[in-house]
Amino acid sequence: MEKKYCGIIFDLDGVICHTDHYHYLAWKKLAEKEHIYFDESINHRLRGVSRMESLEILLERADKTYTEEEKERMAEAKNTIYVELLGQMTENDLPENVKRTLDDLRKKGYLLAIGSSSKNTKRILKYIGLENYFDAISDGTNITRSKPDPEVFLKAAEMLELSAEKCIVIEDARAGIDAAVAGGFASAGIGEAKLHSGVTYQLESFEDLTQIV
Ligand code: B16
Ligand code: MG
Repeated sequence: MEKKYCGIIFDLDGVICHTDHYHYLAWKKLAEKEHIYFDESINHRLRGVSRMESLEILLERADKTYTEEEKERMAEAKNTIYVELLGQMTENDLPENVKRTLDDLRKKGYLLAIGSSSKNTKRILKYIGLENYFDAISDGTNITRSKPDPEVFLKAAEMLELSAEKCIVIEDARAGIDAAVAGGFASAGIGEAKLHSGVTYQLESFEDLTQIV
C-alpha cells in the first residue's frame, strides 16, 4: 500500500515527553515570586508558544509594567528553574508506548523529525535517550517566528527534503495545529489539540498513529 505521508514531524513538549509539567512548575514559581496569578488554564495557552511570548501571556495578570530588560531577566530566571527541573529526566521519561511507536514507524520507512519551539530540545532529547534518533531536528534555535507561524515545521520538512503535503505534524497545542494548517500540513492532535477545528486526525493515544499514516 502506498504511504499517505513520508515524513512525520513530532512536537516535543506534550507529545514525545511530558516536559509541559516542568514548564508549568517553573512559570508558577516565577509568578509566585512576582505575585502574579497563574494557573493550569493560563498554562495551557503557553503550549507551543515561545519563551518570551509565554512570558507576555503570564504578564497579562501583572499589576505593574516591566521594562524589556526586566522581562529578559524574568525569562532567563524561568529557564534556569526549568533547566534545573529537566536535570531529573532520564530515559524513563520517554513513555514506553511512544518509543515502541517511533521504532515501529522507523522500521516501516518513515522519516521522523522534531518540530519544537523549545530552545532546550537537544538537551531534552539527550536526557530521554533520543539524542541521535531523529532524521531532522527543527527547534527554537533555528527559527525566528514561533508557532502559530509554520516556520518550525516548514524547516523540518525542508531538512527531510519533503514537501508539506508529504508530511504530517503531531501536536498537543492549538498554536501547533494553527501552524500546521498555515504551512499546508496534515495534522494529528493529542490532548487539547484534538479539539481544534482544523485538525486532520484526533489521536486518542500515541500508538494510534500507526493506523493513520
Ligand atoms: P523553551 P513544543 C514549547 O515546546 C513549549 O510547549 C512551550 O510551553 C515553551 O514555551 C516553548 O517550547 C519554548 O521552550 O523555553 O525551552 O525554549 O511544544 O513546541 O515542543
Ligand atoms: Mg507541545
